[in-house]
Amino acid sequence: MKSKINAFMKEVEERNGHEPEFMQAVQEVAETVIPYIVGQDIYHGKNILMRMVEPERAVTFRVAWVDDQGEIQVNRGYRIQMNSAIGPYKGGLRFHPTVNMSILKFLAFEQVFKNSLTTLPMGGGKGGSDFDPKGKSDSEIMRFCQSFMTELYRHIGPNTDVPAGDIGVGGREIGYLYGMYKRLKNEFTGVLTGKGMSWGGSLIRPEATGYGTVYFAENMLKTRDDSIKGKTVLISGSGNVAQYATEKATQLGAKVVTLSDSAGYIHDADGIDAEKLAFVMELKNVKRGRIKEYVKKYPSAKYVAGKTPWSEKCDVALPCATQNEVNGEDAKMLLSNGCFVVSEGANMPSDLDAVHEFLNAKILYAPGKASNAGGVATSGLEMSQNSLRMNWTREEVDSKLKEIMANIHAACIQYGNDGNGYIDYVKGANIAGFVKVADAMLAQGVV
Ligand code: NDP
Ligand code: 2IT
Repeated sequence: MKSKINAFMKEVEERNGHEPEFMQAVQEVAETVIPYIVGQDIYHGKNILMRMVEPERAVTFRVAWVDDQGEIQVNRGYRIQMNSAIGPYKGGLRFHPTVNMSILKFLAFEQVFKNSLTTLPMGGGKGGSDFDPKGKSDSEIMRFCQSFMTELYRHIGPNTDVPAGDIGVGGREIGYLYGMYKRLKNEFTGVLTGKGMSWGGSLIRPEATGYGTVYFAENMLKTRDDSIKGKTVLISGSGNVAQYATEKATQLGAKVVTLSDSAGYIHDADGIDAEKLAFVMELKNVKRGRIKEYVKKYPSAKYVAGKTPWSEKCDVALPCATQNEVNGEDAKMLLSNGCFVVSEGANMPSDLDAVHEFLNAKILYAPGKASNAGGVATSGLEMSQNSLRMNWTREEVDSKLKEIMANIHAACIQYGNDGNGYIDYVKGANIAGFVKVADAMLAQGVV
């Protein structure tokens, strides 16, 4: 089996060896899906996984814009349309200086499996730009978004490709992008998700990724007759996903003790309660400040510069910042401090060493493509509401979200149960996500 996986990876490397994050995401899938394919006659001779690692289409484009000083700036825009076997391409846009082909291809590849797991009809895509929103004025953000959409609009549409937010792209950016699309096409359609409530958005979409990550942790804990209530929780990041993971974990009776950004983390031994979270939301979403300001407001908390939260004691860790933020050493530290639940809010936050540490320790470990799927699932629900020209209530959307997270959990058990009571959620998510897309590709022939 190892030689089959190695032979496959060698061929992938010939074309993509210069894209480390993409190679990492493919490796993780190959390790679990190739052994499954070998046992299934219908996939033999179809080269299906090789077809899945090649994007159906990838566009890059110039994004020129004028800053507040009147200087002309140039960034690079991207959209990777990875797989449309089960629905229109769907996935976020990331604005961050580290954005490149490798990062976006890993995200688009993971998105294909994640979207399949949601049970909704969505293919996978991802896009964005190396534009850095930090320190930019509102007008600069607007001009950048308008320039970005002036090219992107040719490649997307409500039945073709439906982008949404990711790192650096939230409600404000989706608004500016939507306004420009509408102007260019003269059409009011559900071409983006994460829209505002008065112009086609869905209740619970802002909350969905963080809430879903906690719902998934609850589902995992239930398999051991346990719950998140009373647990000490480490959360990384302090953006959209981290904020709503904090809110839901706290509502369910857990104590969240950390948040972070790329400069360091805060630890509050008393827990980040609703009032403190409201401060963080104002700080991050309105003032666009840094997490270290938390300790000025709450001096009993500590700020640790230049470090991630993983050396702190916890029962549950929810990495909600970015890829490869948990390495093998971090994983060992978490395990030795008693952590036994990891539910990933971010995409691929654990590197391959960390994944293997968690799997070997047989803890409750959920990969992002399963545990953070609540965000895109609720985007799918936003698309449904747009098509129906109706809005569901908060309760309706939240109960559908809960049901979807429970279904994803059940799919992971179906394909990831080792027969001795241990559930390998990595294997479960990869195979369950793969089967639906692969079967659709088989039915549609070699295209
Ligand atoms: P935001 O932009 O709202 O927040 C990102 C947070 O992560 C910030 O606190 C940011 O800190 C931190 N961060 C970003 N890059 C780094 C880095 N290189 N090192 C350390 N910290 C970093 O993004 P989201 O909350 O939306 O996204 C967070 C993660 O969740 C990403 O992996 C994203 O792909 C994933 N995700 C998001 C979904 C969504 O619906 N938004 C859905 C599913 C997954 P700083 O301000 O210092 O950059
Ligand atoms: O990684 C993700 O799933 C997202 N950034 C959300 C994508 C979406 O289309 O809502």
